[in-house]
Amino acid sequence: MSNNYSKSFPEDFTWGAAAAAYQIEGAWDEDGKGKSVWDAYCNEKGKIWDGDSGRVACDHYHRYSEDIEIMQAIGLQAYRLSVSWPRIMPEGKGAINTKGLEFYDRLIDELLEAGITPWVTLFHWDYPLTLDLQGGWLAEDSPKWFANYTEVVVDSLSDRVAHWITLNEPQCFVGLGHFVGCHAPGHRMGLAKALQIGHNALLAHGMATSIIRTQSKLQASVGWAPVGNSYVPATSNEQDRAAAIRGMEKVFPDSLWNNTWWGDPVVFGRYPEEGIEIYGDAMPKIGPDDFDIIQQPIDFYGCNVYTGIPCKAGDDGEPSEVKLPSGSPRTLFQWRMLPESIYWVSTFLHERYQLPLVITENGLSCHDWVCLDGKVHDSQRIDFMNRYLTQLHRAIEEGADIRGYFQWSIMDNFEWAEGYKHRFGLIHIDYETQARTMKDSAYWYKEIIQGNGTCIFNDSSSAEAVPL
Ligand code: PNW
Repeated sequence: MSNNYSKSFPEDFTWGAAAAAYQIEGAWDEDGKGKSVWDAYCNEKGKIWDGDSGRVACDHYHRYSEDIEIMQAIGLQAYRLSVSWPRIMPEGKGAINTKGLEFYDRLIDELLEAGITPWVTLFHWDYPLTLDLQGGWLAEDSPKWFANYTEVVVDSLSDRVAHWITLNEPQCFVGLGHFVGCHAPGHRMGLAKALQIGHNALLAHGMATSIIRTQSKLQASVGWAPVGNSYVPATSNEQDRAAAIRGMEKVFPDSLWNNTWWGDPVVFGRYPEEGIEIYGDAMPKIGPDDFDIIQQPIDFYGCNVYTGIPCKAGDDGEPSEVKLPSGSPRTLFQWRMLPESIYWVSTFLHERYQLPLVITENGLSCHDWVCLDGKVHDSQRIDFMNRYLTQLHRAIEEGADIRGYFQWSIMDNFEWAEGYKHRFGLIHIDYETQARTMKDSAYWYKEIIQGNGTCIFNDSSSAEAVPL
């Protein structure tokens, strides 16, 4: 007999899905839009899988009404979108492109008419090219440029938008874009400059937060969306659990991929001691008021989580990665499928920062195709979400204050350096015809939303994905 049980989420839990401007809009040079660093980067040979770009993407710029109809059919309560900075300020500062703003006006209006709450991300990586040529995030003025851009967006949308996310994943656009160089703008600046860029981005976050707080026409809820670095203990013994927590708190010497370097300044108004020590001479210049600017009260802490690192405690108590059995499940990205990652990182962030938490992204990339019956049978995505949501629920049951979940992504889209190879969507996109097809996972998610997560798991699907 199967031991079925049902679960539901807190009453006012938000069920949403997310996307970002450059990944879905297309219309790269229409109606007065300026170029972003991604427009330029995609033109460089060999940077993007199959030489692709977001020039057309899902053509959401023209097809947003149809997309909203499908979101409504899924029963989405909230939709996380991003505003393209160069679409509304072609040079990044100064002149405003009214036509660009009008696009977001229409998008927000139609979302609201469909009963879907818009959550607006101000920066999801499509930085204005003109500003990059003037020094970009490294320029001393860069936080001010971002603040001015924020004022324009808030002035235009805050009579209808109440939920704001300042930055998406500084770990990625600073780390991958300016340090590793595998994302736009493709700079490899060395650690000191990368940390300075990170510091400027934190200042930008703080300035934007206080602008939203003081200038919003509606009562605003503000947060940000870093990517949560998750460690999963390989056993339930105390040392291994402590090592996992240590992994999530740790600042790594040669990487920007960590939690506390970014989160501590925002919430505590200081960099973690360990980081100050190991970065040493590479530390950014910090002005006397900088932490007052950065440390603004936020209403929620966002967390993008996809995967985790299984670990045990080394002799020194530090986390040491555990090799999983060969053939353990991975996504198309080769990221480990580790449902427990969402439990560990949300528990960690909740305990450290004591703020309401929102899962701002979580999802699976794979190959999906439309079958002869006209449907997309993505049972692996359903399984992935089922397992991750079970673990998210576990974190809530144990006391983490988690307010919402945004699946990544509402539709297949331009997956940055991976082009169109990866499909993350609940909606399948045929990039030749632009036909939209709701995948099986979209129908499944609809039921999850309707039942507020009252999903039925049987014994086998609630077990861990990976034998640790
Ligand atoms: C996020 N990792 O980036 C971005 O916010 C999205 O725009 C993107 O499409 C999505 O995740 C899928 O890639 C990430 O290595 C990049 O764990 C790398 C990682 C996670 C998220």
